[in-house]
Amino acid sequence: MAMDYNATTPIVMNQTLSKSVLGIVAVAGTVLTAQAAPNILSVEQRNGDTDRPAAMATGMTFDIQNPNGTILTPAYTVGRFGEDAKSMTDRVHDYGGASATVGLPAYLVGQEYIMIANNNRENATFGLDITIKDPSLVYLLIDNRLGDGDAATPPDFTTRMRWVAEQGFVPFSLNGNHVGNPGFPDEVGIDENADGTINNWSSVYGKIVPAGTFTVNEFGEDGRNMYGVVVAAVPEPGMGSLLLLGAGLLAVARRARR
Ligand SMILES: [Ca+2]
Ligand SMILES: [Ca+2]
Ligand SMILES: [Ca+2]
Ligand SMILES: [Ca+2]
Repeated sequence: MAMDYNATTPIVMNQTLSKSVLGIVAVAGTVLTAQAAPNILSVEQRNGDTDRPAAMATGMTFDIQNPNGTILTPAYTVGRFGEDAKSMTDRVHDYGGASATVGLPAYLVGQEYIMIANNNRENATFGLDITIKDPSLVYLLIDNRLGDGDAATPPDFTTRMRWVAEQGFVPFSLNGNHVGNPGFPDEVGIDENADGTINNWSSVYGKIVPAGTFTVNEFGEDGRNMYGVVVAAVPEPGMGSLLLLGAGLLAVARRARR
């Protein structure tokens, strides 16, 4: 598919790796991974609602519908993650910075991602088998209200989405959140109805996944926003990947010390 995925690449690639640039790479090293060929090769959905579009990944074109037959946004091509990127296949909702002072995490912006129908949120046996070309940092964006109904605190995994921790996903705390609590994970905002106001927040969890097929499972609760999946190919081999991995490990270490 002819899409310009390289818009942000020259900013880093054309400069010598000064200390300041390395600092940027450490946080946003994934800009080095911008590439023409898709990293997400396929997405197979299990037990999703049949009256909603299936999950879609960057590069795929479909009609955003709610329900099937009622088109909200025709011929939408899933771009890369960023401000106003659509978040679900059956809503017009889009992503945005968590607050006026906390923008989207740089490590997410420009990456490939997956949109899932919001109405799959309570499906107990929902799942996706996702096949990727490159080793990647995979991020889950999970509604803060999960498990406790409280949008001002992270999701409560006591009874929901136990698979997130079991699979080794850890909170990322590099960028900030709308309540300004450094003990909480980074957040992205959800602009419900795409009217420029952030109405809810999703916290960021990530882990390194090898090339091949991996599985994500149910959200398991109604009345929330379905989770999102962002996939950032790990640049290889070289400084960018090492620094990015370092940033991820730092995030883990920060969590572990608390
Ligand atoms: Ca918006
Ligand atoms: Ca459902
Ligand atoms: Ca909460
Ligand atoms: Ca809104």
